[in-house]
Amino acid sequence: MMMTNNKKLYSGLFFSACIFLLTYVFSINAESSSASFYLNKNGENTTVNSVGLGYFREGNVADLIYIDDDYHIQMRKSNGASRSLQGSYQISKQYKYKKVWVVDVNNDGLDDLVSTNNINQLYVLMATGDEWFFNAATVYGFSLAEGTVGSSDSIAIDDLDFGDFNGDGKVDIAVLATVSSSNTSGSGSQAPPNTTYYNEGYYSIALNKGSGTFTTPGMKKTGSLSQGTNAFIFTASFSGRVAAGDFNGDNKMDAAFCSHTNSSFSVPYSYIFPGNGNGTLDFNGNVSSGHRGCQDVTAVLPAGPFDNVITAAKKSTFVFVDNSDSYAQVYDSQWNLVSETKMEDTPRGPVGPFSDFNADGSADMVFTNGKSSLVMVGWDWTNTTDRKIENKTSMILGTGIQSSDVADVDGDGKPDVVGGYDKDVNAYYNDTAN
Ligand SMILES: [Ca+2]
Ligand SMILES: [Ca+2]
Ligand SMILES: [Ca+2]
Ligand SMILES: [Ca+2]
Repeated sequence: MMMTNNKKLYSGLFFSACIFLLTYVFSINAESSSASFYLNKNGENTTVNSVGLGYFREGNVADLIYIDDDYHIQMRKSNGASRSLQGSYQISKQYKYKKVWVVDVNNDGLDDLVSTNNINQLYVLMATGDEWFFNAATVYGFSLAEGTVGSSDSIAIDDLDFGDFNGDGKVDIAVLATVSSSNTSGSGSQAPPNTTYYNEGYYSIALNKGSGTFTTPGMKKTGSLSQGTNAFIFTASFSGRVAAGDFNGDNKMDAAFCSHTNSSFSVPYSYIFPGNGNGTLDFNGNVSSGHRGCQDVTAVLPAGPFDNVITAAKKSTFVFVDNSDSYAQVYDSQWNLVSETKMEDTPRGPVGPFSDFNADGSADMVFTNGKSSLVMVGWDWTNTTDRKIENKTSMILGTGIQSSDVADVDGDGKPDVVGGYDKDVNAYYNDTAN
């Protein structure tokens, strides 16, 4: 009898120990496992430049948009659950498109396209609801509201971000450009002329008038300036990034700017301009991030929502990406820096959009840097200790600087990642267990 009872006792203890161990192992796995993806490589006969994913038609499946070598916009429709893409279809060859962003600008539930060229123009192509078709591009041109340092200026839009800057529920566009100018002096018989080249950051907030049409306020200075004398190379290597987000939690959308350059003399600091809540920014109230140059700046909502476009003002963490590390900054309502967390050894960027790949309710990151691209999950945004990001999944994304996007391409409810790399469209379908 005793033996039997002891046997029962021991087997009961053994069973409990197994359950405990299993629970322990599974909970460890849940904390440390990386995201996993199924790769479907789609060959193109053109270099795949800027890409975007959007819901352009009824249903829960996102389709691919990309810009080809000829600066035309192409589409590849998703076949949904079969995890394949249909052949390329030309959406527009009307202009020379440089980059493409996907956002629903007229609030009809269908994503639209916003694009830029190499000068001062922005294009909006509205989804018609007829699967493959978009309306012809509406063109918006931006001029300068403030004079440049030198003369003979030229404008090149570098980057856009989206957010509601005047609180009317309609998504507006933050536009960042590089304006180049020069001054020549010293010409004459005594000496050859010296030409000094200047690059300056300029921004505009294009307000949505409704139905997806926009105002085009004159561009103002971001305060970022670099200059070099008799240096042609210098002028070619200045480019900027903009991020919309409410970084101080006052329900007014702010904008962060950074510019990078190859000049070792005058690499500008990255600044956040507080939003006034009416579609303008407070230049004089600018907050320095304390970091110079950049690969990217962005806004993240650590606990979601994980939409690609943060439309409503909601307190965001500011993320600055440089060549080798990234920094997450949290500000209080008075713009005091509450915390700065160094994320060590991150790819040189760009980063984003942020999504939740492992369904733990916390924002995960995509760094797009060619063969060094990574998806990173499991970052605890409340832990402000400097540290490396664990849980990395390698990916190949990124011919250009704006060359990956996140959305549900196969309709299984999990966010997928798609990016161009050389002449491939790499679609990474999310197989991460919940
Ligand atoms: Ca729309
Ligand atoms: Ca608005
Ligand atoms: Ca704000
Ligand atoms: Ca997550």
